[in-house]
Amino acid sequence: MTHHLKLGLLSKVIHGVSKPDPLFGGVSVPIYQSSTFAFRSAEHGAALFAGEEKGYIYTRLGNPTVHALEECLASLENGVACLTTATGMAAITTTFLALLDQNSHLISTASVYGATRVVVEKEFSRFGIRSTFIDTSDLKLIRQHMRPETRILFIETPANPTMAITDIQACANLAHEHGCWLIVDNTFASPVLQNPLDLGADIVIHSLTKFINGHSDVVGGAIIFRDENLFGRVRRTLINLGGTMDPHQAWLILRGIKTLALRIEKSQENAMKLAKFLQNHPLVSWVRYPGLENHPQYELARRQMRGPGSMLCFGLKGGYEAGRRLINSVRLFTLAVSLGGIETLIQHPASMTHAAVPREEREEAGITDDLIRLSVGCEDYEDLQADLNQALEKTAL
Ligand code: LCS
Repeated sequence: MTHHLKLGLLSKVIHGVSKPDPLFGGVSVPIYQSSTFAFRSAEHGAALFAGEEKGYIYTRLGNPTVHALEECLASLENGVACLTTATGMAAITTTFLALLDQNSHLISTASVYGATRVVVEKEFSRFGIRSTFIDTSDLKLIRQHMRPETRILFIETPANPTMAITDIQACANLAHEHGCWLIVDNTFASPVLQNPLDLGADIVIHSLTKFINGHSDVVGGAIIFRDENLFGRVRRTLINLGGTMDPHQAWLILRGIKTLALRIEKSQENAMKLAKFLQNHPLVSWVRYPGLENHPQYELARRQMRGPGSMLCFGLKGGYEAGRRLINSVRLFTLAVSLGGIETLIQHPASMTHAAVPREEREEAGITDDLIRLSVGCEDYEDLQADLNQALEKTAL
């Protein structure tokens, strides 16, 4: 079976799914579009419910197509098991609800996706869950904020949208020293560029909506585990809360995954060139990209990632006003939130993805008003540079 071989990344994304399908030999995983599964007998149904026999019962509890995706993702992240969810936010909130109790404390990267911060500060706080959002690239700061009731250290690296990088291995050691779990949102890197479980993390989260699906046509999330016990605990919460994935959604993501490594290769090459182009442009005041030597955690990125990825952010000398003109002037780049699709996207986090985060918290996290975020796609590089160049010329008017 292919999943027992030690494969390179280009092969792993293609052969990460067990196949062929046992009924007809279909090379593509079949879509089991069924909400429920017939039992052979009363005894069979009872045995499935008791966990004495393996099989499918009801799609919220498990589905063969969804399971194929989960096996594939567990293999890509070198985990023991994976759960998939309706969205990336469902993966985050389900994991937190499974592992936190009233009065538990969570420490998180300050520059995380806006909704991750807002749900913890505005919703979970109503149930007595406390949180501290800090710059997790500063290990001393994490240590200072650890409390006896801290249960989760949650890091996003590279961070959305500042591209700040946190040391996963050091955080795993620190978390375990304090008796808490390290959870890493690996959405920006994807499993092609970074495997947090190998560096000691307990759980990896993905918004599958992004690079993993890669075609801006599905939302989804995943939770991947290093440990069976933790998997069992989160699984119970997920099937009761109900934010599970449906088979058609899973099948589309399985299709997208097959080109994940190829897409990352091409978009990363484009991002590196665009970052250099922006850095040398007279109207640009700063660029933050882990592939540039002036990135504050350049050495760390080289150590823990297999490449700098396809996300970057920058600011213009003319500040927000010039940025507004720029994003209104692009023609090939699409002005849209989300990221990790095959097409290049541009957006303004302070007024879009992170608008719900209070201004003071945003600025403290480095999400300044002049920050423009790019998710670089797989177009011809020359076309991307030409479009950005013509839009930059318009900002100078
Ligand atoms: N984690 C990260 C790092 C994200 O960027 C997002 C969404 C999520 C989790 C949530 O995933 P979802 O529920 O949307 O599948 N990030 C978005 C962004 O930057 N623009 O639009 C969505």
